[in-house]
Amino acid sequence: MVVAANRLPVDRVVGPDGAPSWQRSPGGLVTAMEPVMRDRAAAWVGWAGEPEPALEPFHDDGVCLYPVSLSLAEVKDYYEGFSNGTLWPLYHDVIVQASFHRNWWNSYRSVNLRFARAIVQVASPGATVWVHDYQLQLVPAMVRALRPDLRIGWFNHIPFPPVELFAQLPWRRSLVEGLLGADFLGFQQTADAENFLRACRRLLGMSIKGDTVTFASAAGQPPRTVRASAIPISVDFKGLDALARTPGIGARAEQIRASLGNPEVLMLGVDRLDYTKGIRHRLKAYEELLQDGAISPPTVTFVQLALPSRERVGPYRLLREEVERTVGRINGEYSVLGSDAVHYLHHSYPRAEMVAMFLAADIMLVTPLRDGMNLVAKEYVTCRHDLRGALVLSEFTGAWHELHQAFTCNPHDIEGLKQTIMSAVTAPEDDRRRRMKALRRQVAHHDVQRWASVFLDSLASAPLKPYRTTVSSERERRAVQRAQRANLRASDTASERVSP
Ligand code: ADQ
Repeated sequence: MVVAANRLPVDRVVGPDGAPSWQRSPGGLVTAMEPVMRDRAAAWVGWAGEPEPALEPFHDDGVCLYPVSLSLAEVKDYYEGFSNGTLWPLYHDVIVQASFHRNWWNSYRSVNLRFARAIVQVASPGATVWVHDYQLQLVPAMVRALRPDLRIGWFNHIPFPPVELFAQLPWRRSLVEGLLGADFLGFQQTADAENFLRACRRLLGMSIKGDTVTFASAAGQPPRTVRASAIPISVDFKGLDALARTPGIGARAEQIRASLGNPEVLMLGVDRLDYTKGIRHRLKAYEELLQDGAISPPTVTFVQLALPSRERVGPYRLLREEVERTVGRINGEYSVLGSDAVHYLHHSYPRAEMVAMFLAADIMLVTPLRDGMNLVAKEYVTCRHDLRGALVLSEFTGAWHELHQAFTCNPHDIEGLKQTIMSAVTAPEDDRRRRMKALRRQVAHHDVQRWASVFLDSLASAPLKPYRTTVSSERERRAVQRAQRANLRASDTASERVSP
């Protein structure tokens, strides 16, 4: 199996002696794929995280890593620009404005081609290729064109937008065609898969039946079919649960509480510092609860861990400034000597420390405005083998569709969010235990190993041969082609006609 993702699963760190080494990178995709890779012989193609000439392939923890190089201009245009300034906001309900720039798109296309070329060099005949996420949406068709023998799957870690938003993209047709080079497409939610299928029908005139899209492939070839369906991602329940049960972790959780002055209620937020995560809304609700006198330190305190993220992208810089200003204001107003109202930590932590934090927290605040899944919610319940603690969860996360026993909130509704937080704080112990038990059962039965095997089974059972033409499907094929031609004439743009 060859895995391709924007980033390699490791970051280069330089030790005090100046010697470089590799360390597992934090973030949702790597966290999820780590246990999957551990169980399989696999190679990983990705960018090493810094603009630099290509590094030689190397091994880390049993996985062969194949670095793809990016120039400084490509980091700006492909990564910070098209991936995180165009696609990320557009795919997250335009929480901030999406920007469209042709030079970003050109860079996205040429970097996707570089990834495709790297993949086909690594893949042995008939290999399975698993492409990840929104940064590599053109890769499936590029790989197929170069190596038709490969079986290609793609999984989207973030939401797929409604067609009304997706249609804003000047390059919408190329993205859909890029994805349709895969044999199987996986999404977090059924709604995401449906949005993609609707885009195929509405923008390209393709024929949809259930979760399958049928379309004309190369001239003279029979039509192809591609399935697009929901396979919600999860966490390594067994591994994380075992780690949370080790005595050292329990002791560290107690130490954390003691260092915070053993508050009666410890609230916790854990997020990449991203505007989709609803950190500002969470702080506003918390500040108003302090203002109302509903809570106060030292009885209650709040720890916010913010993982540094995309720090050179404008809206992320603004978010950091705003969050840090708000934390300063809240602390100035409500902290008491020896006990801060908010503890804000802008660092990356080792796994064991994260688990200890989860075990220490009474209330976990997960309040995104939009999130494909949100692994933090699942990690929290996985760590709570003691059945203590309460999860406050936004209804706009993928996780909410599975974690029904969480305390549900709409983060836009600050009054409602305050009430939900207080319901979690005041809930009787047996209610919290009952909820936590049910949440843990759900995650235990739908862990990341199951996610990976369902994805790979779906990919393996995708039709090997092109779709067989029958008299009726031939008629359908011509109709589809007619509709396609009409649509393409109408929507084609000059930049899209340039092939990669
Ligand atoms: P992310 O947006 O990165 O993932 P999430 O799913 O919450 O979001 O994963 C974050 C990961 O980073 C978690 O494993 C968390 O424990 C870890 N983390 C957070 N703060 C940390 C810190 N300070 N130090 C160390 N680790 C930290 C994207 C999508 C999500 C989707 C995942 C997986 O945006 O919707 O759930 O991919 O598909």
